[in-house]
Amino acid sequence: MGRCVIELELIEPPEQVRLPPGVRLLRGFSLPWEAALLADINRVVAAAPFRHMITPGGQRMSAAMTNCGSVGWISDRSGYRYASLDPHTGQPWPALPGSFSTLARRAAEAAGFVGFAPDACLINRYAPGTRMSLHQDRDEQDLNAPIVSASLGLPAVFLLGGLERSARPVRLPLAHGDVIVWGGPARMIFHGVAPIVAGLHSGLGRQRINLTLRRACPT
Ligand code: MD3
Ligand code: FE
Repeated sequence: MGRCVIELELIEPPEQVRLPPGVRLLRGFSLPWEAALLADINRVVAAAPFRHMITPGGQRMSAAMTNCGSVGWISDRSGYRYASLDPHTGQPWPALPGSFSTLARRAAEAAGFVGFAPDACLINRYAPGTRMSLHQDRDEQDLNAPIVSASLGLPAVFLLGGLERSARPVRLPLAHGDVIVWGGPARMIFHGVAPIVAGLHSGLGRQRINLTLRRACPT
């Protein structure tokens, strides 16, 4: 009996999602750096703790955030911007760890962007139930540079819209280790994250951490 069972779970389902032009999905790309990334996240968070920023409209953001690099993305009642000091500590953000910049450069290269030199990394932490509503990233100076995002911990479903908010988003499931490079025509697409489903990840526990590596200041 046993030998007649076809182990369906071993068959990779086809990637049924059509990615918009300029989006490159690299499954498992960050796994070789996993230990270094987790150690470096802990170092950054020790110096610049996760916090819930306030939107210009006065809402507490659902994802907890921190940054590293020469500038960090912040939000408060006066708006969204990059700042060289952490408003929580009054100190410069921790330096971009070598593991982050190497991962970003290599992922960008694999997607055809040679010489990507990120100067900022926003680190988002999602507990189960946390979501990020559809938005564009428009606070960076150099819109020719790609953005590299790395997903760690609990799985997520990315919502990929179009260049206009009204486009119906495509759902893209992402797992621990997956990396996406967003550049060229995809740089200004609306995107978000569906509410994280409760679960337990072996390395990260009950959370998802996303790194977004960006070029915020002109090269
Ligand atoms: C597509 N974060 O921090 S990363 C964000 O999973 C953000 O934490 C999400 O959106 C997260 O702004 C998604 C993927 C991402 C980041 C930047 C993009 C997708 C993007 C910029 C342009 C297009
Ligand atoms: Fe974004």
